Amino acid sequence: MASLPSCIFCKIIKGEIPSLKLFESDKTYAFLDIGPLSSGHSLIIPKHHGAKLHDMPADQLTEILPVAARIAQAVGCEDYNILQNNGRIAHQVVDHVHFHMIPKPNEAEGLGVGWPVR
Ligand code: IU
Repeated sequence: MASLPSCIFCKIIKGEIPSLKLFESDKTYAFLDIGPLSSGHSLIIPKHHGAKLHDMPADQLTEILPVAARIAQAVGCEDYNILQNNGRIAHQVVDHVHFHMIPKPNEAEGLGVGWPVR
């Protein structure tokens, strides 16, 4: 499993930096985003280090969407966005492939978050 010692998400995976873990398997890790855009905003990441989606071996990505869907279901979220940014112009800040699961709360509850994000 490729890991980059200087990568903050690799450090989170190894437990060197704490995170609010939601799921872990041999190739996938999921945790709550430290700067949530809505309640339950989660990040689902491959353990294999790759900066961008095209750097990733396909077999390291197979669990990502099923895990995102399971997390959404677990937090009772019916409406959500899956977002994955590549490159600075596309708003990628952390250079370790990650998928956002961003719940879209009912606007009537006063918790709505606009689109696009950032
Ligand atoms: P982006 O797609 O690279 O723009 O998203 C990076 C996300 O990683 C962003 O939502 C941050 O709040 C989040 N994050 C985090 O959860 N924990 C961290 O230690 C760091 C960033 I650095």
